[in-house]
Amino acid sequence: PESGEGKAKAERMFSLMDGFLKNDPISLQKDILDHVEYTVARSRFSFDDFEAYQAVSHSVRDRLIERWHDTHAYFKRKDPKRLYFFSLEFLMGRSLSNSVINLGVRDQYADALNQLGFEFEVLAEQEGDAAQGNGGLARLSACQMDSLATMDFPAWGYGLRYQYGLFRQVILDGFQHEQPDYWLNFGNPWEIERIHVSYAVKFYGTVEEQDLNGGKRKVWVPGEMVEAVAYDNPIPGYGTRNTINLRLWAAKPSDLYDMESYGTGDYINAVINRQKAETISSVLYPDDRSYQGKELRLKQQYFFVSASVQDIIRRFKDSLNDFNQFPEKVALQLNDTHPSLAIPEVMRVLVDEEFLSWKQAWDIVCKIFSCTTHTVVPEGLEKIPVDLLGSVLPRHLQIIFDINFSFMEELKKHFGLDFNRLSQMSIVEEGAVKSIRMANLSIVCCHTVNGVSRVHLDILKTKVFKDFYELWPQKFHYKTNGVTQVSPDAMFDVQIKRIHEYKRQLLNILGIIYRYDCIKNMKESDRRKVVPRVCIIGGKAAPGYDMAKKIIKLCHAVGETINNDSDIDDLLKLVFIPDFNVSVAELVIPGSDLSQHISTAGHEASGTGSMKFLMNGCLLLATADGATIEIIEEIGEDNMFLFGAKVHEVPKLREKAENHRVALQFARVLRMVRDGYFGYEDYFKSLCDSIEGGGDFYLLGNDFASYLEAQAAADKAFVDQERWTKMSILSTAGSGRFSSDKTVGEYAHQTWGIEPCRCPF
Ligand code: B1H
Repeated sequence: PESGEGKAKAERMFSLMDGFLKNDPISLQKDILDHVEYTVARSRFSFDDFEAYQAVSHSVRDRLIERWHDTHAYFKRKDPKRLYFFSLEFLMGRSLSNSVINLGVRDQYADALNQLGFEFEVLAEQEGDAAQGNGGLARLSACQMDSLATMDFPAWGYGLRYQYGLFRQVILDGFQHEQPDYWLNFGNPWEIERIHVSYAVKFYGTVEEQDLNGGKRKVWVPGEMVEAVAYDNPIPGYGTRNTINLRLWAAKPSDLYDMESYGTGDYINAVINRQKAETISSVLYPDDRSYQGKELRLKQQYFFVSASVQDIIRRFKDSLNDFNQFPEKVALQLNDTHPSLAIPEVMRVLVDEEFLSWKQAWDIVCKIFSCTTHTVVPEGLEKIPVDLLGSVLPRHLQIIFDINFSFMEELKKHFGLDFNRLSQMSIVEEGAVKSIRMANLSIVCCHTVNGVSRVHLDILKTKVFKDFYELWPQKFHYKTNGVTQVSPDAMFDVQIKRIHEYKRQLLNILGIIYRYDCIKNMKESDRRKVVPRVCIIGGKAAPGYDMAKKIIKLCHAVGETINNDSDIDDLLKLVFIPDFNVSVAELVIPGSDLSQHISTAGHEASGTGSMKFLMNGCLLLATADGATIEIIEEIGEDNMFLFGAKVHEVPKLREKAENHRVALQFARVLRMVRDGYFGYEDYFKSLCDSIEGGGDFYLLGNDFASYLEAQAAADKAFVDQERWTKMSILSTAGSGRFSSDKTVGEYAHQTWGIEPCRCPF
């Protein structure tokens, strides 16, 4: 509670808050020209579009910083419970347009620039995407940061500042090639380097026992130290002054460490070795499903977790020094298991460095952590080999073993000596490669585990985490994903998302081949009835994912044939959009008529692309999977084109492979691919093999007939303009529920226990 002088001072300070920098066109022009002259160091009488973009960005950044300072001063004064959102990926896309819209100065900037002879839209195009993430999970983190700011929640995001974001996809002769995304080449005005905010992060070494007040304590003597330097990215809310922080860590060589090597005389090699520290934050891992137990990935995870935990503890100690109150001030959200080393790290800091007892520390850990899982299949779960973890983080391995020991004791009390169950639930997996199951660690230590759609939670409860659900039903919840709503603009048939077998881009391509074949064999009178289609597919394949890369090539090979076939005219086109990213999505989604979300039921945890199309009035052609099931409830089955097996039917269909009702058309289009109609028959052979006979794991053959029916229904609806428009309006109308504001509001209330803290005007 504040009183007297302190309160008066704070009030004087907050009365200054509104508008230190002015936003009328003359003030904006002056600011922009100042930045041209002094920041970009070009003459204010002569600068090009890119330089103008840089100057405008810097003037917007100034306004962001002002609000960001005010917000943090206000949070500090009120000291509410804060949410810390840990994610290894944030897919932010471009910042300029989003910032001016959220600051409410879009039109003012457009006017000011017009008078200077520039067009805002043209300058906005100069910006590159910040692609610090793979796909849905990473874009979800970005949407949730936006909502946290918009809804005035006192939250911080924490992650890694990769020097190389997600690779750029270049298509040469139809094949995917990857090019590094060195996105910082042209500078990044949206971040603020905080050289004075840095922490040492330790790796390797040994654990020693030392005497402490008659007892023993564990001391980790590291073998390597790396410095984590903070880069802050202001995240402005919409319709509020609140601007929160996304703090990303970059690795730098540590000054504290390796003094010794300088004594050895090999100065040049010592400097080169120091430089290696920076590799930790150099590159984003481009696989969004498989875990390879790589040392560098483990070091990335721990590096960002350790720096963030030190930062949080420092902030906590600034205002309080009683760790019993920690859970009243801190909620820590883990985005999937990638940041789950935060759990043993908090235990380690509390026990080894703050000298709390194991029990005190454990009570705190159990109260502060929650996590969200984005996985549907057990193979998607992250595992770290024990040997690797023991070498890189020896003390953490001990802590995980200790947590597991107590957990196993608890399990025995609950289930008796059911060894099968014990070994399945154990945090430690025995086997050829003994490993740590990060999901089990998270479930044991988090008070809440959230799924990302209702059917996803059902799958977690009945399959992936069945045993855990029986033990702790109260821990399991779901929050259906949402997305940040963009201005709705305005038959293009679009499927844009990561390339995966389960997402079934192949089903789409086979459907297109079928359509092509039908048109070719049609009488002239029937051709006139065909609804012309432009089919668009886009998405990246993980660099080592062979099947996904073949799907991309097949798309190109089929497109090549169809687009150059004079028989077909403009009745059918197939285009692959290379290098799909947030900016491409912003362009394509509002211009689409029909979008496809056709994963095998039970495989898409949520799916968020569908929500972005839906709000823009694009109709969905989809399977009943992930969040689509909840979309159906909002807009009604009649307002979309639904097809395919349901979640509960999939296991049975798989068991009885010979019972697949494989449509004749399916066999026919597959034959065309096999027979080399589109060339490359040897290259596509394994792709065809993967979906024929009993091996068709994703049930393309089973769903093909109903897919074609849904496509025909879409054609029929499209020519009935009134019906189509009605469906489109109802789609937009029903999309409101799928807002990340709603999702985040539910997390805040039900999982994190935080309240809004709105910075006054
Ligand atoms: C999703 C990931 C993912 N699920 C590992 N899992 C990664 C896993 O770099 N890695 O190691 C990166 C990403 N991403 C997606 O999350 C789901 O497939 C979608 O269905 C869901 O909509 C999205 C957001 O919840």
